[in-house]
Amino acid sequence: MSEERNMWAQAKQATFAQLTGSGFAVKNLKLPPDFVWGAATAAYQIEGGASQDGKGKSIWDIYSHLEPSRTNGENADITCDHYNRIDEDVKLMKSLGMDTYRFSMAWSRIIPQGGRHDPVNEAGISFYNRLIDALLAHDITPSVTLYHWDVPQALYDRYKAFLNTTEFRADYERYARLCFTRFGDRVKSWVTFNEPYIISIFGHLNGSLAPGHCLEASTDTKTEPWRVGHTIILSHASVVQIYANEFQLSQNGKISIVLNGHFYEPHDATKKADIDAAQLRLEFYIGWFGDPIFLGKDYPASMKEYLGARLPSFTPEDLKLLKDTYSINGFYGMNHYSTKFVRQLTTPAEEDDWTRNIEESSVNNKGEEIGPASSMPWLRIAPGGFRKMLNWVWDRYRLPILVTENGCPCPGEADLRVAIDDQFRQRYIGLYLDSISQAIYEDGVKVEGYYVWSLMDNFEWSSGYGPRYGIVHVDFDTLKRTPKNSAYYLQTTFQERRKDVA
Ligand code: GBH
Repeated sequence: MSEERNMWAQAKQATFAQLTGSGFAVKNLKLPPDFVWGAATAAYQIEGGASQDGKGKSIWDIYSHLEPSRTNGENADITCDHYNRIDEDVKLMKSLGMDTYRFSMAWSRIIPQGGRHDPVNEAGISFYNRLIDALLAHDITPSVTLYHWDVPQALYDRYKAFLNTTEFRADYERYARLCFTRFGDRVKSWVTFNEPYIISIFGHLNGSLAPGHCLEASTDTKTEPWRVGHTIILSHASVVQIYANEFQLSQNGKISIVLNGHFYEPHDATKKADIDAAQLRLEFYIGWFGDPIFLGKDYPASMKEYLGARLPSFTPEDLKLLKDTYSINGFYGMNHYSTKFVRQLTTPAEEDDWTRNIEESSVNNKGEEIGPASSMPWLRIAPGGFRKMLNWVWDRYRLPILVTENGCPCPGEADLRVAIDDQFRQRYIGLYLDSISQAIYEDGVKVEGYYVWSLMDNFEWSSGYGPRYGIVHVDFDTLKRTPKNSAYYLQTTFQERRKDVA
């Protein structure tokens, strides 16, 4: 490996103590001159202002107030109070040298009841106008996610939101069209949905995220998650078509979707069934959405075969829409955190099995862990898997990749000193950036940018305020923001990188 490589990566075999140290910068990280970096957030996780200025309730406002609590006894009524602190937060981004900022809009702030005939809340629109204008005034490019998990509760009450494809799609089209109309003169990068897999499986199958649907009576976990996915795919395609037909010519922006996924390695690398399982698990996780959306095709054959009638079918009209729209997607939005081992089980699967009877684990058949664990047991440092994931997506979809989320919470981060000198996170980020560099220069993958998750510590869904993913520390009593060393690490790394290419 040349000296141009990230020094942390070269020290991979060394001990943790040798690898880390505050103020360490990746002097020779090689990335294209137009490669951009920034941070990502989501409305419910950071905004607060839960009922300020006419905001309606979303499924998360309800879910986070359920008794007994499903969110560690916490909610995001106030969280980081970003709603009232945009000037401070944008200045912070600028001081850290970010080129771009990925955030989501709260549908229920803009249309409190959510539906296509419901009134628009101008105060919600003006909040996002102020945010967008502040970013542009500081030369930070906004990237807007229309949906990051917070559907208006009224739509869930009316028709169960994603479970009614026709109604949801019509309401979402109106919401999207409104956003393009009101913000598209300044927003040139759009994401329709964040992580459809999580919305479908975690929201509607195992119920660990809102709406926690499986916990209600009369649910059918055999079919409903796949209906939800179907709704997302068709709603995405419709909105891409609307953008292309009505806005793109004058506004000149890009639109796509963000898919998440672990990379998978075989539990036993000598077993054909486990090698196949790794590929199949990727098809069931990413191909589920990626093949219809980015290839304009039906679901992967492996899914159709295994799920049979549990998987909805595309009509000829749907397939035409997918075919007409797939090439409009301007990038592949990738949220990626970690890698797991998988093995094919041979014992009978549950009726509502969604994994093709494939079991995930952090340890392989030799007892080797996939990597050191963060404070979340599933999230381990495994940069090799990231490089393979970038390759897998590029080979299958041939679209430039934007890494729309990547990051981790450090072990022991409840301790303020660990949080501020966040060596685990700096090491994680350094290694993952190096994987991007390798994917670009050694494998020929096109990667255009990197968003760290997250700008600041925030409400981590069902885990409440436990895990801290921010590169900026937030004291949830005083709401004071303090950059962690990883923030300066990223700032310096990208500054140095710029100097190198200049
Ligand atoms: C992202 O989701 C979200 O977009 C973001 O809002 C969130 O704060 C961030 O990540 C950090 O969690 O696979 O069963 O072992 C990531 C979704 C949630 C998927 C945790 C993997 C691990 C449980 N991930 N999940 S499992």
